[in-house]
Amino acid sequence: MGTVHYLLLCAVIILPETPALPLQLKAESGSSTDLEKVKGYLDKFFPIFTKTQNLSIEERIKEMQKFFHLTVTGKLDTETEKIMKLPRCGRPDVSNYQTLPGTPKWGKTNLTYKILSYTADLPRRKVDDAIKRALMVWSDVTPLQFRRVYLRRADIEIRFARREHGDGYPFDGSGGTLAHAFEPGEGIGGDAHFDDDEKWSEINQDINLFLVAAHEFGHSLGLDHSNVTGALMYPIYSYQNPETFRLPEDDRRGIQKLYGKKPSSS
Ligand code: TQI
Ligand code: CA
Ligand code: ZN
Ligand code: ZN
Repeated sequence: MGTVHYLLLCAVIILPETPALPLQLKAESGSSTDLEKVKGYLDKFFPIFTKTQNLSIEERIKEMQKFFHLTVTGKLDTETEKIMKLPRCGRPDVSNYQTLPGTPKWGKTNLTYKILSYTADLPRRKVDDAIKRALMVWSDVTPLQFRRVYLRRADIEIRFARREHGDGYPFDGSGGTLAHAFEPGEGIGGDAHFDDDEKWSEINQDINLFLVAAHEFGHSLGLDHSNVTGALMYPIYSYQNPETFRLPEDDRRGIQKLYGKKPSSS
C-alpha cells in the first residue's frame, strides 16, 4: 500500500489586485479578507512560523520572502502577492526536501509501466510519447530502465481520471490539482494519475503533459519537493519548452542520491 503525499491540497489563493500596501493599512481599509487570506496562505505553507506565536504577520511574510528570494520587506508587495497567487501544493517549503519521508525507493532498476487510460485532449501516440520522454528524464541520469507492458500489472500504472477515481484522493475538476503520484511500493505504489478535467497539451499554453508527468514520476521514484527555484521538483508549475528541457542539477542530485549515477555505457 502506498501513501500519497498530500498533507495539504494544492490551492490557488486568490488575492485581490491591489497595489503594495503595508498589511495593517489593508486590513484597516475595508474588510479583513486580505489579511485573512494572507494568514491562510502562511498557515498552510509556512506552518512552522505559526507555531512560533510571537512572530508577527510581517515577520512571517519576511520569512516567506526570504524563502522565495524576494526583496524582504515584510509587506504584501506585488512580487509577494504574485507568488501567493501561483498554484501551490504540498507541504511546507521550509526545509530542503529531496527524498520522501522514510526514503522509499525501488529495490530494482528494471521497472515496468503501463498506460491504462488516455485523455481526449491529445492523440494517443502523443500521450505515449510524452510519458516515455518523461520517464527518460530520470532513466537518462540513473541506472533505472523503464519497459512498457500492456497486459500484466506494472510498477508504474498511469491513467487519466476525473473526480473520485477509486483511490480516496478525488480530483477537483479544472484547476487546482493536476495530477498525483504514489511513492515507490507495491500495489498502487509508483502509480501516477492525471486529472482529465485539465486541458492537457503537447506543447505550450495549457498544462504540459510531459512536464507534469516528469514531475509526477519524480514522486513515483521517491523524490519530494525541492525548494530550489527552477528545479523540476519545485512545487510551482512553470512552463519550460519540452523540446529543450534539461533536468536541473538539483533534481539530478536528488535522484542520483537514491539510485546512483548512470553506468557509463560500454
Ligand atoms: N499535484 C501535487 C504534486 O505532484 C500533489 C502533491 C502534493 C504531491 N505534495 C506532494 C505528490 C508530495 C507527491 C509528493 O506536487 S499537483 C506541479 C507543480 C502538481 C503540481 O497537481 O499540484 C506539478 C503536479 F510542481 F508544478 F506545482 C505537477 Cl509539475
Ligand atoms: Ca484539477
Ligand atoms: Zn488517484
Ligand atoms: Zn509534486
